[in-house]
Amino acid sequence: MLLLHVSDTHLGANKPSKLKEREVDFYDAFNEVMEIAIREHVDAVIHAGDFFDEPKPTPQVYLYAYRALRKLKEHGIDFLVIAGQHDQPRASQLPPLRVLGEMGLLKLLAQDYPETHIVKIRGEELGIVAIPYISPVKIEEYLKNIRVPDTNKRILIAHLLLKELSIPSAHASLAELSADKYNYVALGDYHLRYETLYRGVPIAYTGSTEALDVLEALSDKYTALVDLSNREVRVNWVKLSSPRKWIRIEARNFKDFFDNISKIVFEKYSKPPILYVTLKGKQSDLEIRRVRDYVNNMISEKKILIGRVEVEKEEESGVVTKSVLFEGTSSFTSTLDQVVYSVLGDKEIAEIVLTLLKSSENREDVKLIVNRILEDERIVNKIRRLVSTR
Ligand SMILES: [Mn+2]
Repeated sequence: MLLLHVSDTHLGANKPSKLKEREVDFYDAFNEVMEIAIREHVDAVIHAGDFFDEPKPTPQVYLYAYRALRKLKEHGIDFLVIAGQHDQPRASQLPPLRVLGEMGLLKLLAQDYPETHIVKIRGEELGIVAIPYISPVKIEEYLKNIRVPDTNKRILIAHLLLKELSIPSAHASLAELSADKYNYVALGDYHLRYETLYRGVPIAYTGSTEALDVLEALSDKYTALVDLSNREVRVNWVKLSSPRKWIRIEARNFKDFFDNISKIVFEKYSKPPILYVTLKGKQSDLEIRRVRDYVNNMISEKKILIGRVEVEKEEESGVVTKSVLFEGTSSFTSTLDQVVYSVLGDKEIAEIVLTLLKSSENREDVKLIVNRILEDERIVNKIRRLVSTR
C-alpha cells in the first residue's frame, strides 16, 4: 500500500502582497502534488489539514480544488483529509471540506473532534485515527478517548504541533499521542518539513506546499511517499519544483547588495522570484536610494515578481527594529487592497478604509470602526492631512 502524504496546501492564499499570481502559485503546488500521486500510482492521498486557507473559500478556490481533485478521482485515487484550523468555520457555518465531501471528491475523516476509521483501499484495510485541529487547552481530554483500530495496518493523521518541536503553544508529545501504536504518523500544522522516528515509527510533517512567508521559503517544499507494503515502512521525499523561489539578501550597503545580487542567475527560475532585501546598520539616504532604484529596475524588467527593501536598525537600547522602505510588484493584476493603497498612499489609513469597505454590509461593524477612528486623534489628524493635500 503506497500513500502520498501532504498537508497545509492553503488553497486560496495569496501571500505576500495579495497578488493573483501568488494565489495561482498555491494552486500550482497542489496540482504538482496531485500529478505526483498519479505518476507514482499511489493508492490514496492523505492530507493532514489546512486544505483551504480560509473557512469561507471564494468560488474560484472551489473551482481549482474541484478540478485538481476530479483528476485524482478519474485515476481512482482516494483523497482522505482532516480539518486544520483554517478549514474550521464558526460553529454555525458549513465546513468547506464537507461541501467537497458531499460532491464525492474526498473523504473527510475528521472535522471537529478525533475519529477512528477503517478504510478499504484497493481491497486492503487501513485503520486510521484522525485528529483535526483542536485547541491545545482541550486536546488532552480528547486524547484520553482515542480508540486505536485493531487492523493490520494503522496510521495516525493529526493537525497539531508536537512538543518535540520545542515551539510555543504545542499540543502534545509523541508519547501522549501513543505514536508507537501506529505504522506511520502523518502530521500537519507545522509549515516546515520535519522527520523523526519514535520507537521505530516514522513521524513526519511534510510542511506547507507553498511558502506563506519568507521564513517558510528558506527551505525547499516536499511531499512524502509512504510505502506501507512491508513491515518496515519506507518514506520517500519528493521535492516540489513549482513553488516560487524567494531570495533574501542582507547587506550593509549598496556595494554589498550589488555583489550578492550579481551572483544570482535569474534565468534559471521558472517563475520570477520574490526578493527581500534587508539593509543592516546605519544607512545614508544615498545608499538606500541606490538599492531601491536597483530593485525597482528589476521589477520593471520583470526579473522579480515582488521586490521589498527594509532597513534593520539597532537602537541604543539594543532593540532591533525593522521598517519596510519600499515594496513593489511587476504584477499586472491589482487587487482592491492595492488600488486603495495607491490612491491613499498611507498603509494605515488604507487598512481602515478597506475594513470599512469589506464590512459595509454590517451596520454595527461600521459604527464601531468609525467610532474608534474618531476617538484616535492621531488617525484623525492623519486623515485631515491626507484631505488637505488633495
Ligand atoms: Mn497551516
